[in-house]
Amino acid sequence: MVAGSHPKDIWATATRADGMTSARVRPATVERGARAPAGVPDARRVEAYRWMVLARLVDERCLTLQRQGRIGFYVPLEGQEAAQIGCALALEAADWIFPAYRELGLALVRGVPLETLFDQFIGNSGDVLKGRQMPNHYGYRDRNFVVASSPVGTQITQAVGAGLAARRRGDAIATIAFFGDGTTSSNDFHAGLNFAGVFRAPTIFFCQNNQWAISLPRAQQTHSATLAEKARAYGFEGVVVDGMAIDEVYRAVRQARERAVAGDGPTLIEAQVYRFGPHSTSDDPKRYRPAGELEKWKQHDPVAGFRDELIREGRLTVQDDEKLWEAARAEVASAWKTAESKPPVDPLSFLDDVFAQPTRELEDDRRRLAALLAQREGKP
Ligand SMILES: Cc1ncc(C[n+]2csc(CCOP(=O)(O)OP(=O)(O)O)c2C)c(N)n1
Repeated sequence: MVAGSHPKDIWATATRADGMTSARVRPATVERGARAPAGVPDARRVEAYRWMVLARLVDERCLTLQRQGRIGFYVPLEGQEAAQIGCALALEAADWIFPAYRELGLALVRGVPLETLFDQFIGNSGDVLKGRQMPNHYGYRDRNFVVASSPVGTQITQAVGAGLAARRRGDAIATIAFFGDGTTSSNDFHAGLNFAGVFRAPTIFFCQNNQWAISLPRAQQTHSATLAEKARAYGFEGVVVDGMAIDEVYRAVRQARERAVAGDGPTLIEAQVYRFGPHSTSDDPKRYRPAGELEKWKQHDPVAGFRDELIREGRLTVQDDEKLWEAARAEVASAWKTAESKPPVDPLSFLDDVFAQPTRELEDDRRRLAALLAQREGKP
């Protein structure tokens, strides 16, 4: 649905919000023109489901690992699997991803091995970021996946800049920025979308409206009827999609990508989802969520919904499904076991990569740190 094309419908729903919970705008049929792409292609439907299952199991495992003190921090995506996997499959490998901190589904589809992700969560010797980032703030240059942004919104302006740079180089790619409903109130959201509108950047703004910005509900975030309609003020298209329905997401992203690469400018996509888990492992949603809200949204569980669809389509049987979960569980367990068995990152390595040729001061620091570490370990 083009934002604002059915203002009456939108307002009817928006004013039903009870102040604390935001009503779900009945989404969205994305405009279907002659060249409108279909949903997730037949050949990739079971694969898409497998990624969703894997993401859910990583979430489950990581929440437990954090409670056990084996990793320091984790940001779950449960409830947002269809939005992320549908989006990831609609992109091309050359497109650059500028994530927030919740985009594990994108990293998986981009081909980042689970073990590599776990290495980063631990900060061990296998971590490509050498233990220098906060856990869960991963990035992979070889996958065109920029390091996660913790300050909300900074990735938006970066994605626009990278998009314009790509166009100047003649690369036919899109860049995509991920953020949540809360981030639409940030300065960077305004600066990024305005700039993108003025310069027709080949950038997709993918907002996962999961209804909460930590403890602040969507209804208190903005008086705009939808987040997507904000795009109109910047002179480009905004669409609302049901983020629990993978085909809707796929279609909208595919269309936005085509528009970006054709030089027709940016698109803002608002995928309406719900965060089933806590904001992060530092959060307890029981303190602010109204009773019954989670249960209501769980009736639209994107993983269960897509499984039922695949069974109806005859692509999956109940037995296949059980096997798929079992295999995915084994994959997660095995990747974790290997990652956990690796030695920690070498503390001296944090002085590497400062200058191409280390300065005398750096060498002195290295010697002093090595001596301190040896002392701590009781070596002479
Ligand atoms: C500039 C800045 N302000 C505040 C914070 C603290 N903070 C971390 S996450 C978050 C909420 C973001 O909510 P939203 O954009 O809806 O994304 P979600 O976490 O729900 O995916 C806030 C306020 C921050 N990280 N950066």
